[in-house]
Amino acid sequence: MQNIVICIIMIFGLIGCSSGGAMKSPMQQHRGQSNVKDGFFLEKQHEKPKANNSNLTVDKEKFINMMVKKHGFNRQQLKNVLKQTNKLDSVIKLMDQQAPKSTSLNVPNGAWIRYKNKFITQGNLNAGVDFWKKYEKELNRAYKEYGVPPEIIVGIIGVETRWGKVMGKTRIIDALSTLAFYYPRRSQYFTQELEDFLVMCRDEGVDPFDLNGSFAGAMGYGQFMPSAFRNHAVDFNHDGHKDLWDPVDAIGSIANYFKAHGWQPDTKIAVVADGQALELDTGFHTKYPVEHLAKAGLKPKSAIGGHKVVSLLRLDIGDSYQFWYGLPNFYVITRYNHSTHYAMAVWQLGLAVKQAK
Ligand SMILES: [Ca+2]
Repeated sequence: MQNIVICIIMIFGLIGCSSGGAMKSPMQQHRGQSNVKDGFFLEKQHEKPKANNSNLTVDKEKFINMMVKKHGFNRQQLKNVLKQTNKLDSVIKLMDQQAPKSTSLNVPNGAWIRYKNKFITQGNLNAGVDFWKKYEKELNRAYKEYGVPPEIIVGIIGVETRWGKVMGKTRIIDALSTLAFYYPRRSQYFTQELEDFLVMCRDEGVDPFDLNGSFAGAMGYGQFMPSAFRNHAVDFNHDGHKDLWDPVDAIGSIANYFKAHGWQPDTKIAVVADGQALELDTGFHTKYPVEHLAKAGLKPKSAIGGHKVVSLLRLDIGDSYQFWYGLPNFYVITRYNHSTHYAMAVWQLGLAVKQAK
């Protein structure tokens, strides 16, 4: 009898797991009302701060004043909320490790190959194919509406979160308040992000303590920062909510982000070059007339679509460098993350998944 009960439970468990999309996003799980008077929805345990009489810092008081004046937040509620946030030293440590390091070594050592191999693995290709097949309809709809092809959206979500497997476990309000109030180097940026995060929680009726993300406060499948949510998130499944932990909303939001940053539908991204130009500056931000590169000894291996000015990209492939003509769409990918390796990995991973599909 007991075995039969276990079997039934297992069968229902399997049905639950296989019904696709039945898993609720954290926003769906924790959504209350979005019409809380002058403030946001808080679950019972967050309504009042723990016994804590410590005064707020001057920066926090200033932030509260701004939020009350600019967005009509309830002063006392916001005060209570900020008193419950935790300063995370681990976040500050991780942020310090992100500071740019200069690599003066001008000898190829395979940096690009090592970077690429972190993303283009058999396991990732399988997971990417599964994601693409599961959301094929929505990926094609995003392509139609925004002009951004599935491989780019699949590539972004793959590099950012392995298609939703790694979306971050840091409580976002703690990460953002730590960086806004205890990290002077970036406090201006993160104060804005904290502002946008709290407004998002209010508008979406979600308790801000219930959302987790990266140590820098990036959210959901595409790891949008709150300012990207404010400017570019869309309700792509039309359920009345913008939810970055919902894969369909994430797909539409990423496509919208790319369109807003100048994505040109159905044009090339970058073209590999024949030749070497070791004396030239390289990077996605460089700008070279095509004839200048020809004089330096480079030739595109295929047509570059009539572009007169391109960026020059250099990938370290171990025993030599590989040069690329960077076209406007390559630059657009770097608007998601300012790195040549990042943009190339997004594109190459997306293409590899497309080929494996
Ligand atoms: Ca939605």
